Amino acid sequence: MSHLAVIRTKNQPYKLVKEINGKYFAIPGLDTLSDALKLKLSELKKIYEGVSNQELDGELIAPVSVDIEVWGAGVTYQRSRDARKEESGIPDVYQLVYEADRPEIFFKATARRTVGHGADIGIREDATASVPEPEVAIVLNRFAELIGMSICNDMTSRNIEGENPLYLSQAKIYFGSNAIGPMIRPIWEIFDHDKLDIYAKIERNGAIIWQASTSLKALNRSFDDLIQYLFRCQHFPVGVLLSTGTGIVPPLDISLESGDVVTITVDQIGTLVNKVVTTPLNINDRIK
Ligand code: DO4
Ligand code: MG
Repeated sequence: MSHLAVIRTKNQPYKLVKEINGKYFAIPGLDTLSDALKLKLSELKKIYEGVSNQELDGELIAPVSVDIEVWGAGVTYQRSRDARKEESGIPDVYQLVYEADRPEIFFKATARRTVGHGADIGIREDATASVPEPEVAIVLNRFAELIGMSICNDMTSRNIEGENPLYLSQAKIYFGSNAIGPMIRPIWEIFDHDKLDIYAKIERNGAIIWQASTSLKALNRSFDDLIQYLFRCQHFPVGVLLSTGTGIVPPLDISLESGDVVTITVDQIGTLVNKVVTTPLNINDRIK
């Protein structure tokens, strides 16, 4: 088993490597994930499989590159549709998009707005209900080919989106709102990649306060359909990551708190763990 991984080294902030049993190896000619996603799938596979034994040291970070974009798909599972109808003052929009040909697709994050496995994720100080969204992220090259899969936690401020769907960007894009990782499993190593099971839990003070599972089999759209819409009238010169939507939503009485730990496991892909911290209103002043 191996993965495409991104590590921070002394000289390179986003170094692409091949991971095998916790060791990182240089991929000749490919410095970053963007380099890899500029290639056709067949070319990438050939280079990846011929990797040298030049071992590298570094800290595992989110599998992104400085210029990559992360997008999200929404209301792609019945559970997401139902939960949103329950929490929203305007429930019809979710039913309509669930049934429409055109999926909901939204811009989620850049590399700077993305954390990896083991890093802190945020909940907005001005949100009263925050939830994780455990999702499979698909990694696409510039030719819209599926080259690998990872895990995304599309964190959401539930009451803000619920108040008005036009607040979606504020509910979903804030400091600490996106986690991806731990790594990317190459598509050619995944068996039945559209049938994987997804499991998530929230722990508080060491006890599980919520857990649930689903499967990609319950996804209401095909990957091909989502990819086709994502690439309509869009150019992704260095590829793109698309989070495919959540099929697991906690009940309305569960909201994340600072100190909680969110764990998401996807079969054959890995386990993404992040601790929750509150993102204060004045985060901008604090990080100056
Ligand atoms: O409609 C808002 C976003 C939906 C979403 O992120 C999801 O279903 O996963
Ligand atoms: Mg989502």
